[in-house]
Amino acid sequence: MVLTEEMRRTLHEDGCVHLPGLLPAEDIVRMRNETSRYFERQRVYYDCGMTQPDAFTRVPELRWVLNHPKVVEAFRYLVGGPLVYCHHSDIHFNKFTGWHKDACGHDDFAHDPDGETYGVYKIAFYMQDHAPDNPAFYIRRGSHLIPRHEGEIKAFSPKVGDAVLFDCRITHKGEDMSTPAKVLREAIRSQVLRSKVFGALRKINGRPDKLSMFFTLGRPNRFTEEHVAITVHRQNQQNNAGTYELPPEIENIVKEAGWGISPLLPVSNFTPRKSARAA
Ligand SMILES: O=C(O)CCC(=O)C(=O)O
Repeated sequence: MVLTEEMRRTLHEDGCVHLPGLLPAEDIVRMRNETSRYFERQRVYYDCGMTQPDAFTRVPELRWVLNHPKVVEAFRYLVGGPLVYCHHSDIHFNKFTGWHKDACGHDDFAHDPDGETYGVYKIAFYMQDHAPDNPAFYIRRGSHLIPRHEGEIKAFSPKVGDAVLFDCRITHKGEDMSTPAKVLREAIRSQVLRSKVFGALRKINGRPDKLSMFFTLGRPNRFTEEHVAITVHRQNQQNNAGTYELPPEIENIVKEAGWGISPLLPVSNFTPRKSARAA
């Protein structure tokens, strides 16, 4: 695929851009096989499906994505450099996600006197074809520039090999739940049972499985450092892990790709954040 000036403009104006055919389909088939195999051996039930936060640490078979030449080229062209690895990567299986912003720092919409601003970007790969009547992902256009959940809704229906790149401040969601489904979710206390019930309903309704992968890179600045502190803290909680350490193999891959590594600072270094979750 050819990256264009129009794509760069869309990323910065809308806050999100669809990159059709960024990767060869075979690469996504490989990604889907590795992800499925992982979830077969690790049933990490979460949000009515399964999620593995910090996936690159826990699933070494997926690390190749980090320095895939097309991924490197897309970040370089569309975001620019230098960029740092933000210690965040997720894989999802049939997970539901309502409207939210990934960035919940205390100051994400500020402009520093030297012109520096927030600059953390997430790339998403959906590992199956999505038809226009079955979007994978939605945004509210332009909402990366405001601390509110406002803006025209835009849906994305990527095909195998496409990527979606977005500013982490944007209001976005994946597959949302109907109101009756939300009631059912609240009635079931256990994550395991929730995922089993919602998985069974999905099969009954003939809905195909939805697998996806995400990771983030950011500009080396104070905004990214806060984003990383909050994200790593959340990942540790999700993974029931006391601490996080970057595996040396990932560090090498990140360096090969030409990225730096964001420092790991405690959340307590930053002013307490306001929640940016949608109601
Ligand atoms: O469920 C999805 O596909 C969206 C995931 C998402 O919102 C995120 O990773 O921040």
